[in-house]
Amino acid sequence: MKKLRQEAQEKALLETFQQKIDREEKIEPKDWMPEAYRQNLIRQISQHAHSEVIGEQPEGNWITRAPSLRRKAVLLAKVQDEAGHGLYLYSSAETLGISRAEMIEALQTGKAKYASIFNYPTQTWGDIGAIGWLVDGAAICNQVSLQRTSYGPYSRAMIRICKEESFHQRQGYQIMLALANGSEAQRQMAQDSLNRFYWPSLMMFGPHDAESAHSARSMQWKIKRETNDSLRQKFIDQTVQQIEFLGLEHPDKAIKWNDERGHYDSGEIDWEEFYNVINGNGHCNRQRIQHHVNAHEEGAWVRDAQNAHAEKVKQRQQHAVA
Ligand code: FAQ
Repeated sequence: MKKLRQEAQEKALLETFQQKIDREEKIEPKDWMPEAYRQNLIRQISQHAHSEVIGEQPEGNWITRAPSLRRKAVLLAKVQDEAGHGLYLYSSAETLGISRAEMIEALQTGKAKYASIFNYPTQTWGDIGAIGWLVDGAAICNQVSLQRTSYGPYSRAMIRICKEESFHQRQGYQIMLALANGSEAQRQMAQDSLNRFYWPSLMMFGPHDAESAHSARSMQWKIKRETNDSLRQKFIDQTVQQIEFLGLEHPDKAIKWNDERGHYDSGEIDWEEFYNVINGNGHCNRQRIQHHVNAHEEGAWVRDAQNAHAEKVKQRQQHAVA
């Protein structure tokens, strides 16, 4: 009897929750939410945060080798922005009752993923252009829709992040423009970076909808507002003209406008490569995690000092009250 009453209560709560989402009202940290909603958000937001932080590594690799002081200052600012995005996102996930330490542990032990793209090496300066243009470009495509995600703290973090990402995308495209209009060697460098980063950028949107484990539920709960395939199509469509304007060759030989669909048709992604990379076997997976572990260990004294200071402040306050 008690169990039946509990089930009826749960069902009513779930209905009210779904109605709230359907009315486009935000869910806030103290609101009732189904456990699966909370867990799915923790998974997505924390993986998003890890991506921002691990994403600093391939770009950080070029800070000391940027071709001019201006380029160095811009890249430095961009990498700092990514660190900030990680912080907004970790804070947003913390409102769901998980600690930063638990999230870091999940990243470092391989339980939590981060975007596959950051397991590719940055071999030339052109790669920094391609990352800004294509990787930030793909990220924005997705993040613009996430500004309308149903969870309040995630949505507000995304609004702020999107403003910065559009600057990132433009600085990347500007690097590509300079290279594409430069010497023959520079033009080739731009083409080579485009060839290597184009397909991995398409993989950032995740598996096809039919293969996507989380999409159906995330769409119903409006955690995600557009599916993996529809966002990928948007990105494919917008990139064609950008490649043409640079005067470079499109890496996908099957790309073709389809009048009926009102979209470009394109070649198939190498899904074997995608699954290899997300399962830890890309070019740089081990290096990226090892670097994170080292930096985290080196920063332990800062966390210890902060905790000791917080404890002292707490004790002083307790003393004052007593
Ligand atoms: N890489 O069922 P789905 C950036 C995993 S930010 C790695 O479709 P979902 C800024 C997925 O997690 C880039 N793993 O999953 C920047 C799941 O694994 P799980 C990050 C991937 O969540 C620029 C499994 O496959 N952006 O770049 C990938 O519904 C430059 C099944 O997939 C975000 O995170 C992948 N590409 O859809 C920073 C945006 N794709 O958890 C520095 C927010 C899928 O079951 C420099 N996230 N997986 O073990 C999302 O929109 C979604 O989570 C998707 C995946 C679309 C990424």
